[in-house]
Amino acid sequence: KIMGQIKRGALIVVEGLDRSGKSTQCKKLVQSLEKHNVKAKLMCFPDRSTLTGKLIDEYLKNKECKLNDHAIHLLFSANRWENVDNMKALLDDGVTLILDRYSYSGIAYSAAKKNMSLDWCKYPEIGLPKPDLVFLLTLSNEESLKRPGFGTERYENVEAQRKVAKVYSQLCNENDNWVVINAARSIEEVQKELVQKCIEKIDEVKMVPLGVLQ
Ligand code: Z5A
Ligand code: MG
Repeated sequence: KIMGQIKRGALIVVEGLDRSGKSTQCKKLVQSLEKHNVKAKLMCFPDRSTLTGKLIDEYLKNKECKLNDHAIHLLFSANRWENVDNMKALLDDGVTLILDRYSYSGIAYSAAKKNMSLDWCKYPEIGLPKPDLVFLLTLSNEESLKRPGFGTERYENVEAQRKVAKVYSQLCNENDNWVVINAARSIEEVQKELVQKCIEKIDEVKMVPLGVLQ
């Protein structure tokens, strides 16, 4: 506490294509931060455990599941809105949140589809807590194909991934709190860079009010 005010936690997001190593890095990041005496918690989107999460899980796993592109987009967004109060309470309590995907996945995967406007895709995210830092893990197609787990879920094909990558780079250019991370290195090398940047950011924002997505 400083002058009666608890330092807030930082909101840190890890984004990137399929198999870029987000989940691996996020899990390690929470452990690394705890070793640095930082209170940290992992959150994953989609959160498949909630009501909307169960619908999303079905949509991703079952390609026969026909759901309008706008409708599924709103479900992914609702899945984040369901978590807002919880996120804010934790951040207020001084806990740093490490998010494995967030609004930018929502925007990038939907806007990559035919007849989906980028602006429309951004709209339902307005008002959600704004990340203090976004890591974009980048990996070439060749590198990602070498990694295990080329899944069978929706979007897990080269063409979809290429389009999503384009939207990600557009979002990266529009925002000043994004850092591009070369994910084609060892797990340890990538982790080292992420930890260092997180520690700096946590200190930088601890007394700064949390922003909202515009
Ligand atoms: N989606 C959406 O449309 N709208 C939204 O709002 C949101 C999401 C939030 C499910 O996401 C889908 O939902 C996703 C976007 C869409 N569709 N796609 N594609 P998800 O997060 O549940 O699943 P995913 O991210 O696609 O897959 P992933 O397999 O979890 O990727 P990852 O987390 O980035 O990778 P990983 O699991 O950490 O690593 C993959 C493998 O590589 C694994 O065997 C690791 O051991 C290995 N690995 C990791 N790092 C390295 C390094 N550095 N070297 C070598 N090998 C490594
Ligand atoms: Mg993952």
